[in-house]
Amino acid sequence: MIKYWGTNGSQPCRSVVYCLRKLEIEHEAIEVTVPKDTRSEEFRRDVNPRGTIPTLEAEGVKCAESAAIVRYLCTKYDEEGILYPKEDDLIKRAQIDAWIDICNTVYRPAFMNAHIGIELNSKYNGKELASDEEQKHLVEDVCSKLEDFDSNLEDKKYLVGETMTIADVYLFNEVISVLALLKLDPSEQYKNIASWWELILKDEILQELTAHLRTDTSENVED
Ligand SMILES: N[C@@H](CCC(=O)N[C@@H](CS)C(=O)NCC(=O)O)C(=O)O
Repeated sequence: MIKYWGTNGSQPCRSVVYCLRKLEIEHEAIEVTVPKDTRSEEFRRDVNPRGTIPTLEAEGVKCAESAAIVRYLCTKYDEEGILYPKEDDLIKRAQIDAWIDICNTVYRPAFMNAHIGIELNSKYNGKELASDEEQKHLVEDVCSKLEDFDSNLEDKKYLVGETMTIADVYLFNEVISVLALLKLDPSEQYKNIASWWELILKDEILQELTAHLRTDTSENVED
């Protein structure tokens, strides 16, 4: 049986859990606490030497990196190619892959710098938070990425094609976390993100997975 290590507070973990649930994949979920577990010797020895979540074990092999994991799960279990197309539409696949890569190489670094400097340093690293001036720059960097994303959503319902794909899920999980961190309401500043967001949130699994990050629910308690 598939084993999954992760936690719902983590953006990339939520995208893996989304696939596991949407595709109804039987699995065992092991809750991991960051940084207590991820930085432990046991976790690095027995689960993932890089000390990151999500990690998946499938076919007796452990696999790290959320982008690789979601592609594996969709390729193997998304029989109708709803979240990620089959081999008969490789160009759509490439477009989805491109969005996941843009997320990980362009947006997430800025978003994570903000999470670390504004919130996580004191919690995880025993370091001081960024100074007011530094925080201002971190927020500016996030906003420039959100503007870029917003402009890419102009005249589009979803990132690729006419239905929700794993690209939307992946990006949504990153964007919702950084908007919650900065207490930004997309409808005030990012009109294309706001309309996309409304569509994405019709999905019940994503509603549940992100309830703690939204102000329109009673579960909006930050970890
Ligand atoms: N590129 C990795 C990033 C994973 C990642 O950064 N995970 C964080 C949680 S969101 C983590 O495991 N942190 C462990 C730590 O800081 O000790 C992926 O997509 O899986």
